[in-house]
Amino acid sequence: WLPYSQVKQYTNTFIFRDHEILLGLKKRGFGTGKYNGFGGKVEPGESSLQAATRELEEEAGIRAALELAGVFFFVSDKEDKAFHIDIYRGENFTGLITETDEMRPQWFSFREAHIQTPEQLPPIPFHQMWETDPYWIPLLVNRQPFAGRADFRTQGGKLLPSKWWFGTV
Ligand code: 6OG
Repeated sequence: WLPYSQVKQYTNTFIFRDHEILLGLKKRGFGTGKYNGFGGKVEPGESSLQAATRELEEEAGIRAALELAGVFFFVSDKEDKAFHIDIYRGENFTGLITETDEMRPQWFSFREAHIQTPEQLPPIPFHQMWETDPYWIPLLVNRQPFAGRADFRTQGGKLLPSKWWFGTV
C-alpha cells in the first residue's frame, strides 16, 4: 500500500437551459466515448473557477458565469495520484456552441418522460457516462450542493467504481 502523495485538480462544467443539460461526447483523452461536462486540469497559477471558464471556452466555444455545484474526490488503483473534481454549473452562456477536437456538444432533456413536448430531446445517456454519474447528476440537476467520493478499480480493462458515496451538503 502506498499513500497518495498528490492530488490532481480537475474541473467539470455543465450548462443548463430550460429542462436541458449540455453534455459533450469526449473524442480523445481520459473518458473517450463517454458523455460528460466540459473540463480538464487546473493549470499551475490558475484558480479552479478560472480553469473551468477556460476549459468551457476551449472545449465548447462558449462563456458563462459559473457557480460551484459540487465536489467529487476519487482514487484509482492504477494511479498513484488522487483526483479532486470541482463541478460547476452555468446558464446564460454567450457565444456559439461549437464542436471541437475534444468534444461534440449535444443537448439532453431531463424533463420527466411523461411530459411530452413537440421536439423531445433524448434523455441523459447514463449508459454512456461514468458509472458514478447517476449518483450525483440528479443532485446537480436539482441544484442541491453535493460532495462525494469513490474508489475506482480496473476490472477487465475497465475503470469501475468499487466503493462510492455521494451526499448533499
Ligand atoms: P482531460 O484531462 O481529458 O479532462 N472526469 C470525470 N468526470 C466524471 N463525470 N466522472 C469521473 O469519474 C471523472 N473523472 C474525470 C474531469 C478529464 C475530464 O474528465 C472529468 C475532466 O473534465 C471517474 O482534459
